[in-house]
Amino acid sequence: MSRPRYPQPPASEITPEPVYRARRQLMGLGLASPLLALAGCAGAEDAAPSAAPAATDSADGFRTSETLTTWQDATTYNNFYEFGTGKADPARNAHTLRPAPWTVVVSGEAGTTGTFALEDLLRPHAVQERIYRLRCVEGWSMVLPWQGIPLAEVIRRFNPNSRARYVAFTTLAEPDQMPGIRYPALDWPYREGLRMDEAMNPLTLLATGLYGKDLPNQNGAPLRLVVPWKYGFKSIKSIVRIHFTEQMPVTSWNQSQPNEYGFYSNVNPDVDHPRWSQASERRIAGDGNRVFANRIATLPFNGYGEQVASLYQGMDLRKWF
Ligand SMILES: Nc1nc2c(c(=O)[nH]1)N[C@H]1C(S)=C(S)[C@@H](COP(=O)(O)O)O[C@H]1N2
Ligand SMILES: [Mo]
Repeated sequence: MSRPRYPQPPASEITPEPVYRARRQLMGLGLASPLLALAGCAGAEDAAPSAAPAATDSADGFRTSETLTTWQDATTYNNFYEFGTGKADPARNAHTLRPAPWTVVVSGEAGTTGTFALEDLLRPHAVQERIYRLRCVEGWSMVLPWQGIPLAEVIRRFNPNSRARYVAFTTLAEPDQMPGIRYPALDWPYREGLRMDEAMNPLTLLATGLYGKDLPNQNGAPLRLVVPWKYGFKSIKSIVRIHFTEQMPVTSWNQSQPNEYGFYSNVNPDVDHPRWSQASERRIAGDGNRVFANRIATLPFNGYGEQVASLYQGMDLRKWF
């Protein structure tokens, strides 16, 4: 019997994968399916996607009934450059990561700061389940049931002060545990950040689990961010520091290629990456083959516009990409 390292929702609230998937089959086809017919047609990717949330999402955006990505795909097709830059590398190499014991440093512009055992960071909070789409900037996407706690709840406990305009996150960078950091794929440690109002949005999740199990190492054990309306690289894995700051923090991808990866990186089908279109995505879900997976239109804010578009009112999203 393996016991989860960290609190999980009661078993009665976790739906095992076969049940998740059977439930979806009963619900029939999701919103994206009609677009399948257009795959391969040059005009398809230009179709103006609606700003409304997918019809199958709950009003709060916490759940979608779109077809789930399988556990197998979610845990063997990963980006976690600390374990190599190939999609299969993290699953192969991440066994050397030691997710317990784990500590997180909370620092900067806050009333409470310090070094916390992960258990203590999580203990006061109820773990929730969220079924989110996650869209990688490379043009593929997944739909997964995560367990975790809203970042906003954790932030409130540390009483950030009025100078705290941003939250910066840092991933572990241990050469002994992470073979990929011998190579300068990025300037380690991996760093990401959010504006405070983005961090406080109810959609922003500090995830501890996937499919009702502890997060696999390759998915960012024991603690990662999931920010579903932003490109996947904002969802930083294996977090060891949460830092409140007045200045927009330096982030790894923005630092490496500032013209390709902006600080905001909201999913936006109208702003192409310099090397490829962002108008559509390959949805890795269900039993579909990964390479020939369903091609669907990408929605503004990844379909979460209803919940987050107001955060960017008055901002030119071409400039602040
Ligand atoms: N520390 C760290 N976090 C990371 C990455 C990484 O290389 N290192 N890759 C990012 C990218 S590009 C994506 S798409 C997601 C992938 O998450 P998944 O492998 O759980 O699907 O993790 C993000 N978080
Ligand atoms: Mo990504």
